[in-house]
Amino acid sequence: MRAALSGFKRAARPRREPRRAAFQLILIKPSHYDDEGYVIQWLRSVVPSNSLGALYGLGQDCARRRVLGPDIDIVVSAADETNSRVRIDRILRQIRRSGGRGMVGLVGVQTNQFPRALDIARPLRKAGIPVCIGGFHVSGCLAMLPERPAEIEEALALGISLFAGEGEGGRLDEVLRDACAGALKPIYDHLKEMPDLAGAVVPFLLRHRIKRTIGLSTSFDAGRGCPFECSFCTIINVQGRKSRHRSPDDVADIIRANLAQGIKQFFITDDNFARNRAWEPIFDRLIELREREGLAVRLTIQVDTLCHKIPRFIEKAGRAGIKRVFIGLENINPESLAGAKKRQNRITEYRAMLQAWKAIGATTYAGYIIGFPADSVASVMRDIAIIKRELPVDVLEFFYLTPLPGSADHKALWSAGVPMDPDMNRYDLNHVTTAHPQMSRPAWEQAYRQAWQAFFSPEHMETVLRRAAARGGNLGRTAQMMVWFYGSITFEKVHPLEGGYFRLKFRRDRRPTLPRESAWMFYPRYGAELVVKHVRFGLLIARLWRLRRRIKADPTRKDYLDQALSPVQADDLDQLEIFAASDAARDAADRKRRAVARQQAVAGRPSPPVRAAAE
Ligand code: B12
Ligand code: SF4
Repeated sequence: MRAALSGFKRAARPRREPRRAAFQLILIKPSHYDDEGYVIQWLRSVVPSNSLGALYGLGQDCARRRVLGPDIDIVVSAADETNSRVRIDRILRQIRRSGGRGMVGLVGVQTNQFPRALDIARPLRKAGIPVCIGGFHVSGCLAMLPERPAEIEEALALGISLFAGEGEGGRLDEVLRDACAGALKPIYDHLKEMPDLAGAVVPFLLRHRIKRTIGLSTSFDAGRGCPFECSFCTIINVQGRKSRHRSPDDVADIIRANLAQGIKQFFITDDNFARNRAWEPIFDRLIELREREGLAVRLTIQVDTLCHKIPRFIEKAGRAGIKRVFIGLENINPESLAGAKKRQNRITEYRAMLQAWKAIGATTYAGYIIGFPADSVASVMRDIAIIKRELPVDVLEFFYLTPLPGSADHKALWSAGVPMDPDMNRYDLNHVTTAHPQMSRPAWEQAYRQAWQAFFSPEHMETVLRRAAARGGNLGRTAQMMVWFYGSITFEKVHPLEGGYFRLKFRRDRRPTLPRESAWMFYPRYGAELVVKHVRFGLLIARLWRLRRRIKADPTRKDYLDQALSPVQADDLDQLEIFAASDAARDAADRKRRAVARQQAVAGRPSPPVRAAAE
C-alpha cells in the first residue's frame, strides 16, 4: 500500500501478476500566491490539512471497495502544496504510465486558493487530464450566490469539474467512475444533503506526508456544523447549523491509527468543538485512552467564548489532553459583535473563560477581527491595550474583516453591488478586499499592522510568559507560539496560519500574470531573504529563550499577579476598562449587573447597584 501512496516522485503501480490497470487519483491541496506572485510554500508547513486527509481517506476507501470494477486498481497519492512542489510534468508522466487513466482532485480549495487551483488545472486540462475542484470556494459560491461568479465560469469553461458539498456518503464513487469513463460532469452539487458523519470514512494521512509539517501533528474533524449565525462565517452556509459528529469509536480509531505511525499530536478542526453534540463522549474516550491506556496524546481544539459555561467542558478538556485552544474572540466592542450577529460573544465572560483555560494549563490563541464598522485606528489601538492589560490570552491573531464568498456578508455586498476585490487570491483575511465606512484603505492597513506589533511588543511577550509561569502553563510551548505568530507576520509577511519553516520559492512557479524574473535577479534576492529571515528568527528565539530561562529560575514566579490574572469579581464591571471603552460595552456591563442582581435576589443576597447605561 505504501508504494501506492508515495506522491509525485515515484509513480506507483502495485507489483502484482497479472498486472491490472491502474487509475491514478492525484489529490492536491493548493496553496496561494504571496504579494510577489510566488506560491506560499515551505520546507515544513505548520498545520496539516484535514481536507486532504478527508479526501485521501475517501480515495483509499474507494480503492478498497474497487469502485472502478475488479480490473482497475485505484492508486491514490496526496500532496499539500504548502509543503510540496507541484510538478505538472511528473503528474502527466504518472498518469500516462497508467495508460492515461487518472484524475487530479484539487482539494479543499478556499477562495484565496482558487486562482492557484486554476493555474495548476490549466496545463492539465490542456493535456486532457480530468480535473475536479472541491472545497469552500465552490461550495460557498454555489450555496449563497444567485449567479455563478466569473472565476467559477472560467473553471467550467476550462472543462474543470466542480464539486459542491461534502465528499462522504459514497459521493466520490460517482466522480471517479465518471472520470474513468472520461465523462466528468461540470458540476456535482450535493449542498442540499449533509452526510451523516457517524461511521463515515475518517480522514487519514500517511506519516511521510505528515513529516512535512513542523511538530509531527495531524488533524481530523470530529464534527461539522455550528448553531450560531455570525454574518462573516461561511461554515454555517456550507456545512449547516446542525451538529453532525463522528462517533467516539471513530475518533479513537483515528488516534490509534496515527499513534501506530508515531503521531501523537492532533488538531481537531471542528470550528466549534464546544458545540459538537458528542463533545462529552469524545472527551470521555480520550480520557480513557490517556488515563487507562497511558497513551500520551496532545490535542488542539477550537471553541467559542461561552464554552466555560458548559458544565465539565474545560475540566474534561484538560484530562482529555487539550493543550492548545483557538477561541473566536473577534472583538471587544459589543456593538461590532452584535452587528456581525455574534451575540453569543459576551465581553463580560471573556476573563472568566480565559482564566478557566489558564487553570488547566492550556495555551490560548484568540482570533481578533479588525475592520468592523465602529473600528478606527485609535479605537483598535485602545482595544489592544485593554486586552493586553485585562485579558489573560496568550496569543492574539488578527484578521481583516473579509467578505468571504459563502458568507452572509459577501452575499449582502454582492446583492447591493458594493465593489469587492476581483482578485480571489487576496481573500486570505490578510488583505483588505472592500471599503471600510470610516477608515481609508491605508488607515485600515495601518490599524492591522500596528495591532500585530502592539500585541507582540517585547514587554507584552514577557508578560505572557510570566502569566504562563504563574499559572503552571508550558513556557516553551507559549514561547514557540509567539515565535510562530510574530515571526510569520513580521519576518515572513504571511499570516501565521499559512506559515512554516524555510520558505521555498521557485522562479518558474510565479503567478502567470506576473513576469518571470531572471535568474540573476531572483536567486541572489531569495538567498539574501533567507539569510536575513534566519538571523531575525534566531535573534527572536534567543531573546525568548533567555527570558524563559530567567523566568523559570525566578523563585517568585508563581506569585506573579496582574490585572488579567486577578480573579473575576463583581466590581470588575466598575473597575475594568473593557467595560467602559464604548457605549455598547457600558450597556453590556449593565446587563451583567442586572443579571447578577437577579441571581442574588433569588439567592436572598443584597445586590450591587446598577449603573445607568448612559453613565
Ligand atoms: C482546519 C482549517 C484550516 C487549517 C487547515 C486547512 C485545511 N483545509 O485543512 C489551517 C489552519 C491551515 C487553515 C488556514 C486557513 N484557513 Co481555514 N479552515 C479550516 C476549517 C476550520 C476546517 C477545514 C476542514 O477540515 N473542513 C472539513 C473538510 C473535510 O471540509 P472541506 O475542506 O470543505 O472538504 C470537503 C468538501 O469540500 C469536499 N471536497 C473538498 N475538496 C474536494 C475535492 C474533490 C475532488 C472532491 C470530489 C470533493 C472535495 O469533500 C470534503 C470532505 O467532505 C475550515 C472551516 C470548515 N468547517 O471547513 C476553515 C476554512 C476552510 N478556512 C478558511 C480560511 C479563510 C483560511 C485562511 C485563509 C485563514 C488565514 N488567514 O490564515 C488560511 C489559509 C491557509 C491554508 N493554507 O489553508 C475559510 C475559507 C473560506 C473561503 N471562502 O475560502 C474557512 C471555511 C473558515 C472560514 N473562516 O470561513 N484553515
Ligand atoms: S461561532 Fe464560528 S463557526 Fe459558528 S457561526 Fe460563528 S464564526 Fe461560524
